Amino acid sequence: MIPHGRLLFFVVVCVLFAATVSFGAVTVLPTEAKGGTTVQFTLRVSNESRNTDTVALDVEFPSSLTITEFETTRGWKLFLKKDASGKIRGAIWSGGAIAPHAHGEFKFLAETPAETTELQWKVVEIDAKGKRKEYTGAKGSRNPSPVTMVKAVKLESGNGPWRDHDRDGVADDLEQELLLKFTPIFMVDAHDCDGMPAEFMPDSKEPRPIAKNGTIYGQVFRKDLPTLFGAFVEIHYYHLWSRDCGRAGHSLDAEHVSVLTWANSLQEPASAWKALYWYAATHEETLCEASNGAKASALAAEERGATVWVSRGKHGSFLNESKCRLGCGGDTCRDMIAMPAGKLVNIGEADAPLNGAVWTGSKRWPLKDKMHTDFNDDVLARLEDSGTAGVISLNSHLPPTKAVILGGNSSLGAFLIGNAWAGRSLSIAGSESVHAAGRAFTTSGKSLLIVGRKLGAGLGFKRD
Ligand SMILES: [Ca+2]
Ligand SMILES: [Ca+2]
Repeated sequence: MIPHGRLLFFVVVCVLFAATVSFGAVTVLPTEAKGGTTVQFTLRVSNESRNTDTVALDVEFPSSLTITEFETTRGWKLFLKKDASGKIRGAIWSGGAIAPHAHGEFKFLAETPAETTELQWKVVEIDAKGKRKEYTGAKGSRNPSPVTMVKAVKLESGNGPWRDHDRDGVADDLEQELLLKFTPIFMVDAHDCDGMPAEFMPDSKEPRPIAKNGTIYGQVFRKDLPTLFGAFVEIHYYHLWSRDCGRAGHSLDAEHVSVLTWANSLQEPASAWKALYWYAATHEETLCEASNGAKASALAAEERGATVWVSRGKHGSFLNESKCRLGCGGDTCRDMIAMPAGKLVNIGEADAPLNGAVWTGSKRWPLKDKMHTDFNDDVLARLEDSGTAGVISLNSHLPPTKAVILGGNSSLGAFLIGNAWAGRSLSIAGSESVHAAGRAFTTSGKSLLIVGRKLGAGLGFKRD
């Protein structure tokens, strides 16, 4: 039997030994992470050599991991190794130096796999003499790979601080807090023929309005911008109406505005998130599109919701009251009042609805099409270039063969307008009511191209 004092000594030695083994020259932190989340990993390299600098690192990432971005490491160049699909499989840092007895840290963000698994990092350290030290071995070998344990998050429990019922990698609590923080002020027409945005019956596959009470539906999801530092979350606010009662009206009217927000990481609390850009959709993908956007700073809406004007009857969204006339003249904002705050309901994602919002997938309205990002590279570039111009027009570029028409009924002629805001020529089909659209256009001072009925025949028709 080992005497008590000696036993303690033995335990201490074992612990110290274990510590030196698990914290060798190359480590990756954290050693434990949640499944299905974005985690900042730190590769820490200690140069254990007495007299030679470490000058390069060659890393192979665990294949179940999705690397999203790297923090710039001063003095080091980063080369990415990608597979045929463009997925980042490894990285080489070179051009810098870690002196003997010093250490260097290399940080990057990655999405962990959802299931419980062990991540093995294969790291090769290369010194100034070209000597390679490989940390690629199995557990228990002389130079084992650093390992991170990933533990699946139990979604069923619904308790605890981290839930992600709509499976988008954003904590649902954070989604709700961000929705609240950036809720816009909606200005609606006091005499709108449909009253206020509607609340819809939960768990119904078809959209069934049950009250016109100003309910706003929200959607919060990650936006991947791999070349930029930090985490981006896009938030959509849907004002859903039981009908469009403007020109060329129809039942059910799905409209929205959105905001792109930023923080250092997805783990930051709602208070740390800042709005970058706002987008307001108006008659999207029709020839009368008047979608508009602005830098959040230009609207003084970086820390809170922007003010949004909703046109009478047609319910197009505008970030500036004076723009509320651009949708082929079909939009007006006259007797505007701030809509009282109603319910704010998170609809989750298209493939994982929350709060019974299964009606998002109904073919009776184009809501599902609006549940994707509004901030493609082109839109981001135009918003970034807008400087202090305030609200700018953001129509999508319509390929001529896909040109679509607002209205799609007998008043068609008045609405056949081309994608003028994208700087293209404007096309108006011949019709007795063409002058109505022509007026709206000539005031914007661009060239006008009137084409014959041939164009009308070649166009597709789609309701806004
Ligand atoms: Ca979520
Ligand atoms: Ca979501």
